[in-house]
Amino acid sequence: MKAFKYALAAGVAATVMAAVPASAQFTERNIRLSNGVNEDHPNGKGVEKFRACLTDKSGGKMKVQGFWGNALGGDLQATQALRSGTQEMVVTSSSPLIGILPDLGVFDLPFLFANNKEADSVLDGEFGKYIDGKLETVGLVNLAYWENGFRNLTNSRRPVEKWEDFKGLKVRVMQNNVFLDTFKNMGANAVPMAFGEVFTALETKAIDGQENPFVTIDTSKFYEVQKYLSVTRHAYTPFLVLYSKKLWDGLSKDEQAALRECAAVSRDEQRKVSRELSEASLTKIKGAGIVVNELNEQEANRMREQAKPVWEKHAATIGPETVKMMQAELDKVRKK
Ligand code: TK8
Repeated sequence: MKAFKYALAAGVAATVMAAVPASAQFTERNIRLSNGVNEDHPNGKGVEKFRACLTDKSGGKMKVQGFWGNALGGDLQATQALRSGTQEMVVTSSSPLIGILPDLGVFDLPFLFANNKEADSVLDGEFGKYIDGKLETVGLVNLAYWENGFRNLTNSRRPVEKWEDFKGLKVRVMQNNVFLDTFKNMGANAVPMAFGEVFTALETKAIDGQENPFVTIDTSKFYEVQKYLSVTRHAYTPFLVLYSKKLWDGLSKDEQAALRECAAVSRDEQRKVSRELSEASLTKIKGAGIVVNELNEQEANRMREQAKPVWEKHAATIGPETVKMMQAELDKVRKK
């Protein structure tokens, strides 16, 4: 029986190896990939696909070790570890990284994308590549844009149906000035905070609310400590799938190609799961007793108007050229 098992294992190994060309250069590697979200978030499925794809392409040499729920530190801390070459990968929101690359602030501009199609076209097209180029200059190789999703407001005080309802609400925002000003502009008391601290801050009522996509409100269990959800869709901030440039430069061409291909394959999977789970998450949140309200057309427009000065104020810091380019890309997508 034992011999049979060995023979079987060897057979499987031989099949896997056969798919990899003999000339290909792969070294045994352990790739540590960290996430702020939990494993049942769509990123879990994305990482699973990424891992399977890399196993296949490298004949099992490149291994991916996933870390969840900020186990290797928050978004910013993990990204700095990549820059210094002590960690391979992180899936992080772009928003907390504007201190490293101000241009990323373009994704934080309120009401930038209207729907998934606009986001996908801009991120997977020329504009996404332009940002990738800038990320390389600060020590980060972006392999793909995954979906975080359209962000919505939750709080424990009252339904938010118009921008005036924000008044006095203590809302956690990401560590990002565009978000800080967007929420201040609505009249909220905006508190910048790392993601890992949000649940406890909500639970202890140190803050009243926070804003994130449905899938995060679900998988990070914010619905347990919140009462109201307003479908504001005020921002779509992407996830960056980053590799340490320092470590990247030590990889073979084959390894680099495998990483890029697998990041693209898993991006499609991650987005698909994200969009499917989004609906399921909303149903679950409602079922847990959260009061959900949509914004009517008129109030949504008023909120958009209210957010406009934030664009004007931040264009200079983000970089006028970057903002202009984004607008041109969006015009192209909208004409299609
Ligand atoms: C996870 C974060 C998070 C983000 C936030 O690491 O901080 O609110 O949306 O999901 O990147």
